[in-house]
Amino acid sequence: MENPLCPSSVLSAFPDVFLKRMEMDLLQRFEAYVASEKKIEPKDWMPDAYRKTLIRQISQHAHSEIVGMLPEGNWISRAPSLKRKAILMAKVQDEAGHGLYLYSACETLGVQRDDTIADLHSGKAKYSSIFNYPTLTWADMGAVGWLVDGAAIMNQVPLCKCSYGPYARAMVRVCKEESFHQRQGFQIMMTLAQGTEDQKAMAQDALNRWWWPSIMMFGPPDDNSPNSAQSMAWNIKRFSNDELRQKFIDLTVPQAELIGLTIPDADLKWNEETGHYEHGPIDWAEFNRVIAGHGPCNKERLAARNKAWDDGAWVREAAGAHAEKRAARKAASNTAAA
Ligand code: FAQ
Repeated sequence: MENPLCPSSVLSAFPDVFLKRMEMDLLQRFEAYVASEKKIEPKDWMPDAYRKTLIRQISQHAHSEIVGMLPEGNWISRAPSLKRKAILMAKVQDEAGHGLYLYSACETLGVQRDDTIADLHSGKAKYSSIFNYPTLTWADMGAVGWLVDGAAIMNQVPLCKCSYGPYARAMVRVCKEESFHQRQGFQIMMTLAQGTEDQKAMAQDALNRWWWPSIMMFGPPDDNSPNSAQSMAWNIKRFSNDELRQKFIDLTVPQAELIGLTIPDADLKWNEETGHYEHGPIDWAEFNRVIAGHGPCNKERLAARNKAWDDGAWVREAAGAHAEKRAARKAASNTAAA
């Protein structure tokens, strides 16, 4: 079936008097198109608010992947064996790849990557709250993989069905890689939990510190989530923040039990009637502090990203000069051949 959403450029061919009516018509078609589970592609017409929402979410997601490399990168040189080091390096490189797909997906919406990155560096743009916590022990590599990647998968598998094509397609590969990350994290936790008393205590301590921040990753509760209703109507988000949080808890609690660790929530209990775990109160004041820039590592993370950007200036300049030289050579050989 032919895509009924005309490219935005076609609109400019019409006189102003028809524009409003056409836009209303396009909006109706857009909404019907999205409701029928079809993908919106970069050149399709889309409401400005849809574009802005996607730029906001995809850029925050890209920043999260890149900033997310820092807490784990911190442990590459201290991994307890060559095998663990190789696995961790591969994981951190995967996160860089995810950031690149996501910045590319964001660019398809008409923004410049440099501007998007500048917003991260200035502190204007958000990134996931979770990456503002420190990774204090080797067990934190287990907890991050198991819980943080576990929460990321829970949130991102539905995004494979998001209405915006480039984002949905990027998510397919990202989710496959995150599944490997989650398994490697769980495997680290399982190994420690089956180890000496000290190793088990280290695993429990990591779970104690990472559990609540992981639960907060899903975002504010549904009754305080200003973007959810519209994002769900546009099939960007397919489940609400609380629905995904609940799914994550239901899946993860038995995993903790399996390896003999205790979820640090005294109010956690299984509800036979609902078939779900009930959990204790979440400290939303802490969440708000962290996303406002006052978490334990916000300053450190932004300083590290800014430093990496400044230190990499020569690489960007060299790559630019090389690309210019190649383009000039190609142009010269085309002229000679003509
Ligand atoms: N942190 O109205 P809602 C990963 C903000 S990737 C910071 O509910 P929305 C991989 C939200 O932006 C992890 N801010 O917003 C990895 C909004 O502010 P704004 C990242 C948060 O967008 C693993 C305000 O609160 N994943 O972990 C957070 O509908 C291991 C109101 O919230 C994604 O980005 C938060 N946790 O729902 C890497 C997935 N939650 O923009 C390395 C895609 C909310 O209006 C190692 N994103 N806020 O100023 C999403 O699914 C959504 O954007 C949500 C938030 C669910 C995060």
